[in-house]
This record gives sequence, C-alpha cells and structure tokens, in this order.
Amino acid sequence: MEQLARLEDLPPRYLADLNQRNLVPLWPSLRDVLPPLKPIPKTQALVWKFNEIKPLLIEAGELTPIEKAERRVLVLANPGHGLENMRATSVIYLGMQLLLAKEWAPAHRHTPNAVRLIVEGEKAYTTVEGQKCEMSHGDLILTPSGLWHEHGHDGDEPVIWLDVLDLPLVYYMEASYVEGGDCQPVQRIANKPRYAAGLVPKHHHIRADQDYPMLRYPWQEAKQLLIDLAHEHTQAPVQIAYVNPETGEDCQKIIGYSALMLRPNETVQLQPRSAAMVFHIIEGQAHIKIDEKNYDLEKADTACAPCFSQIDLINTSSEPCFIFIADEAPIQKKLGLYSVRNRI
Ligand code: 1HN
Repeated sequence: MEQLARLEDLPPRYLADLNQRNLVPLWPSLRDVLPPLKPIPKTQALVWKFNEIKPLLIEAGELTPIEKAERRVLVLANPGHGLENMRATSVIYLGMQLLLAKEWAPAHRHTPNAVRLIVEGEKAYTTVEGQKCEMSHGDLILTPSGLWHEHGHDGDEPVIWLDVLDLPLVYYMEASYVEGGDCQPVQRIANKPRYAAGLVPKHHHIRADQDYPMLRYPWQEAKQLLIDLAHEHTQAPVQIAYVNPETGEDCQKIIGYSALMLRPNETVQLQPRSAAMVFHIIEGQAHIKIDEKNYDLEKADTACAPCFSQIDLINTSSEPCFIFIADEAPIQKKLGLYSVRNRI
C-alpha cells in the first residue's frame, strides 16, 4: 500500500486554518484508523496472578469500609489501554471484588451488563430483581443491564469474585449510568431446574425477565457436563457455552461466556479470531501461549489476549483444568464484524 503524506508535509499556516475551523485532514491518519489486513490492538497479552491480587484486596478491606466503597473492587487494567481507563480489552472490564463477613453492598442498577464468577469463599449471595443467587466457587451469576442487584454475606470468611462487565464499550457509547437503590425484598431463590426440565412459563410476552430467564449457572452442573462430554468425545476439545436456556442464544448481548476443560496433558490450539478473549482458571493449572508470550496459570489467575492472537492452552498436569472464558464475539457478530482465521 502506498505511503501517504504526513501531517508535517503540510504548511503550518494551512494546519492552523483547519484547526481553527475544527477540520482535520484524513490522509495522515488513514493508515492508523484503517491498518492493512488486521487491527493494531491496544489490548496487550497479560496475566494477573491471584496470589498477588488477594493480599492487596484483603488490605483494601482494612483500608476502606464497604460504606465508603459501595463496591470494593481492584480493577484488572490493561496498560495497553492506559491503567486509568480500567479496561482489560476494548469491550471487557474485569475486577476482583471483596465482600467481608456480614457486609452488604446496596442495590443499584445500571446500563452496563455484569456477571460474577465466584473465586473464593462461601455464603455470600447476590439478589437480582428479587431473585436470591447463592454464590459458590465457580458459579456464574448474571446481572444484566437494567436489573437491580445487591450483594450480601451471611458467612464468616471473606468472599472474592471476578466481575466481568461490558463497561468500556457502554461507556464509550456514552450510554453508561447508574440508579441507586436500597434493599430489595427477596421473592425467590434463583434455581436452574425451573428451566432445565424443558418447561417454561407460557405467555412469554408478558414475562418481564424474558431476555434473562436464568440468572445463576451453578459450577457443579457445568463441570459435570464438561466431564461427561470429555468421556463421550474423546478427541475433540471440550467447551460449553453459557446460553439463555429458552432461546439457545448467548446469555448476554455483548460479551460471550463459556467454560473449557483441558484433559490431563491436553493442548488446545485456538483459531485466531477478531474478538479479544479473557481466560480465568476455575480449577487446575495450565500454560497459556499468546503469540510468542508464555505464562503459567494457576487456580484463580486471569489472562487476556488481543484479537487475532494465536493462543495455545496447555495442560501438562495429570489433573483436568477448567477454564472460564469471556469474549467479545456476541457484539461483534451482531455488528457483522466477527471473523475466524486459520492458524499459521
Ligand atoms: C458494579 O455494579 C459492580 O454491582 C461491580 O458489584 C463492579 C464496576 C463498574 C461499574 C459497576 C457490582 C462494577 C460495577
């Protein structure tokens, strides 16, 4: 492709005239906004180690009472986007949240979608639109756009979870805001069997939670499905998607969620794709190779990989490894931007 003229190739007087009228020449920036063949991502391949986050999060618990934090979170920020912008990728926000015994984080609702993946601790819960979702290790809990949610903790030990939000995209769209509330009356305990039996309430159109019939995905059931699939299909990679059980569509509209099992000594090579990805170890350990970078991941560690990277997930241990994955595929597919390439 032709090298285009630079800003410096234009007379300063001309540039000043443009500037004064809020005009900008396209050609000096054309190759930046439209790079040849693939994007130039700001997202850097990166790992956050849980054993480095945890002591700092516990210290946050000593430094800042929950009333002064509302949500006590350390954000997993990608330096490629500028730490202060609080992005793991251009679409995905990640944070580790701490709730101490008997603490309560008041109800609010906001436009960005969130999920929680429980990392450690027992007996905390999130109430979403009156549905109480108990939190156990590995559970996925949805708090979709516009739904009231609050967190409580009846146990004795700190509880830590991973928050995943589409905040960077929603904020960029100037669509991000929150409404404060207080405490919601609990109407029922969220449970999967309500929809797992192939039974749904009739008269769909009058149900308010039509888009989100299931808010809690218990890890024990997801794990058992992965183990069963690994036995049935001994060759293929084993991965399950978190979907809306009524429609089979992605469980949220912007970020996609899945879980992958690496058998003992298995390597999975992912095809490069247009969507950036996040990996979080639920159980076990793995190596991750992202282009030329290699990282060791242990339980509760989190990694991110930019678009079109070559990713190898490698389990050299004799135990299976279970990995939670978040990616930007749903929003990219809706916008007609999603593509997958062959490995080179
Ligand atoms: C939020 O609402 C929670 O409800 C956690 O726990 C993290 C980060 C940015 C914006 C809203 C929560 C958040 C958040």
